[in-house]
Amino acid sequence: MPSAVPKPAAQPTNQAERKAFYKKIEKASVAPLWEVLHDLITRAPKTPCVPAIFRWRELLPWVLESGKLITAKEAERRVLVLENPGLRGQARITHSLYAGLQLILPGEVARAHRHSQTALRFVLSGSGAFTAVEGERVTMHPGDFIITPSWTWHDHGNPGDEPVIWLDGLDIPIVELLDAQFMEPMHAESQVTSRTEGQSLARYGANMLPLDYRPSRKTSPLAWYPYERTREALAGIAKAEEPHPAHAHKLQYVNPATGGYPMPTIATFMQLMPQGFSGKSYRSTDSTVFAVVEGKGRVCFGDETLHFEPRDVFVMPSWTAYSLHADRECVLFSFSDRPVQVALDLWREEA
Ligand code: 1HN
Repeated sequence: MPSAVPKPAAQPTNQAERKAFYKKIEKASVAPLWEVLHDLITRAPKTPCVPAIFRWRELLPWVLESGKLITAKEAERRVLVLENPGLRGQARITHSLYAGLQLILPGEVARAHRHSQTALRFVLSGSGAFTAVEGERVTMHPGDFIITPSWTWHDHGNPGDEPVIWLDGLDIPIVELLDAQFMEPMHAESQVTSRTEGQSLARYGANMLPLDYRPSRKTSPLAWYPYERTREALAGIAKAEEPHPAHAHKLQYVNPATGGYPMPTIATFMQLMPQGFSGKSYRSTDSTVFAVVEGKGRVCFGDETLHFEPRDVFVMPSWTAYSLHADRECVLFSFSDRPVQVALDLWREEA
C-alpha cells in the first residue's frame, strides 16, 4: 500500500532555491530558524557588553562642567550616562542595567516624579544633599546605598554647601524588554515630607519590624543603608574570618523583612579586600557593575588588567572570568541583575 507520508526530500543542494524560498516567506514575516539557530542559542552567554572602566579622575571634571551647562531644573535629572562601549547609544552599562553619574549643586532641586523603573543611588562624593522617597528624606553621605522603589514619588535636593555626586543604577533595560514602563511627573516640584528623617532606618534597620508590618511591595522597606554600618560589618568579618578565595569578605544587602534581595530586579553587594589580597578567578552570569569606595587595586581578565582607584566604576560582563587584587585595603560596592536570574532559575557561577 502506498504510504500517505511523504518521504524525506533529498538534501537540497541548490542554494539559489533556498534563497528564493526565504525571499518568498519573508514577505509574510516568516523566517527559517536553521539559518540563525546557533546565533540564537549559544553554548555560553554571548553578550555585547564588554569589560570597561570609567575613571573618576577623567569623569569628575565633565560632571562639574555639566553643572555649568544646565541646571538640575532644566535637565530634570542632571546625569552623565555611563554607556558600555559595546552598547553605545543604548543608555546601558550592561545589557540589563542602566548607570549614570548624577550631580546636584547647592540650592538645586531635582523635581518629583515616579516611574516603573526601580533605582538605586550609591553616593560617591559630597554630603548634604537629600533624596526624598514616599515622604521621607534621606541625607546622603559617601558610601550610602539608597533605594527608590518602583512607582514611588521621588525628588532630590541639595540644601548643603557642596556639590553632591552619586551613581544611579536603574533596571531600565529590563522594564523596557518587558514593555511595562510608566512615568508620571508630580504636580508639585517637591513632595511634602510626611515622615521624620531616619524613620525608616529606625523601623527596619535594627533587625526588628513594627508589629503591624505587612509588606506593601517586593522592594525593601528600608530605603537607606548607611555606609557606616556596612563598613563596620565588613571590618568585623575581616577580623574574624578567612577571606573567600575570589571575593575576600563580601556581604549582600538584604530586604530586612524577607532576607531576600533589596530590590526585585537588582542585587547589591559590598566587599572588603585586605591589602595584598590576590583573588582567584571567578565568573557568573550576572554582568556586574562595581564602584570603588576605598583603596587601590586591579581587576584582571584574559591577559588584561584594569587598575582602579576610589570612585572609579567598572563593569565585568556575564561569564567573563576575572580576578580581583588589592594593592591597598579595598572596599568595593557592586550591583547586578542577579535577582531576576535567580527567580528564573538562570543564574550560574563558576570559581
Ligand atoms: C531618574 O528618575 C533618576 O530619579 C535618575 O534620580 C536617572 C534615568 C532614567 C530615567 C529616570 C532619578 C534616571 C531617571
